[in-house]
Amino acid sequence: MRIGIVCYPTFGGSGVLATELGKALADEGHQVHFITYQQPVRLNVFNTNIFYHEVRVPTYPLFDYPPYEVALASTMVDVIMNHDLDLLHVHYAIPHASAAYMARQIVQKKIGRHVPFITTLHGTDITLVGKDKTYEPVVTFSINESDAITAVSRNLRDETYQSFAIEKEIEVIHNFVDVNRFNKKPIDAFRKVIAPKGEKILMHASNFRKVKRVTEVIEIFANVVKAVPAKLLMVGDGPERHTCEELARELGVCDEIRFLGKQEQMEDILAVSDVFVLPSEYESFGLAALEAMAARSVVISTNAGGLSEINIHGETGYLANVGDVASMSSFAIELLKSDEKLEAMKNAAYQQALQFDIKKIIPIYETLYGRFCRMECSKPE
Ligand code: GMT
Repeated sequence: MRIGIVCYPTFGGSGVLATELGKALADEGHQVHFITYQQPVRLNVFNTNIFYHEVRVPTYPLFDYPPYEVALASTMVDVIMNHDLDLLHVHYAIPHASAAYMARQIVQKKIGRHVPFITTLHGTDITLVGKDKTYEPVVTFSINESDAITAVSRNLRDETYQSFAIEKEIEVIHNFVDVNRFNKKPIDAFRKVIAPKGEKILMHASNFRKVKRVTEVIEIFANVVKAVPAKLLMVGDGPERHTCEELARELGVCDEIRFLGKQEQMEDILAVSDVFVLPSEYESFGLAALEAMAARSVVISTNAGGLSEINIHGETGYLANVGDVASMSSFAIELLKSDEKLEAMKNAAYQQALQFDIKKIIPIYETLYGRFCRMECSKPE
């Protein structure tokens, strides 16, 4: 199949997932065309089946807001026509689904062919941004116009039905992880630099936005370090980073914390971590948590959104209510005090990650694509 993938090319989970999906499909022999405004962060491989098309948004003095969606739809049309795409798969509804709708209409008019588009909902496109009255009518329309709609968790599917007048089935296809890639032996030298006295290592990774409640990671760590020798790695960057650094100084734990900024080799960093802390207000899925589990790190998170669909409380990790810093701290302390318990839970986390292995999920997407290709791609108009 010839598949066009549209996503945000940044470190965010939706872009990561879309890129990993495209890479895996290319490995399966499909021709994959990424259509984005910048090379996706994880698209760091050479594969003869992968093509990259940059969306250029020309500026003009009249435009206070350059019309990205128009440029995107036009690039989609160009790629569909010149590379004879079978379908488009857009990740994150805004503005990718409405741009895909426009591209589909244009191609239909130009050459009389229906090129289906599949929309995968990822989270904030529904729970935060999409609900805003400014966007809602277009989001509802373009989701309903999608040839297929998927959500990355049952929770996100239900949230979408509650917030928008969706007339079609939303299929749940959980996010995935390449377990082979994340199940790495820790690099001893790296672990020694971070934790020279054999301290336990906690970790957090995100875009440091309000929804992640990152200051609570610092609070939890400050509680943990009083009871267990430990270090904290903070990976990523974003608006709340500065507040976190200030809080770490205030709580007297800044010497025990390293802020690593944005990182691409997550598997190497996760491999040295014992516990992954994710106190988010909401996660439609929590791809960062799943990657941590695949690297045998025990996730202590909130029970918000779809997190309970991947992390099983008391078995593969721990869940607490949003804002319950005390419980998340106690779970971490109790776990880190017992090497035996920590080891058992690390293994359980890894076993659970296997349920979401890339090898299980890719065929589900291929079946979904196949359904539309059989019905639509060869359909004469
Ligand atoms: O985590 C973020 O805020 C980024 C956001 C994105 O769209 O890139 O992540 C969302 O999609 C990820 C991949 O499906 C999910 O794992 C995240 O849980 C989800 N984030 C939220 O729902 C806040």
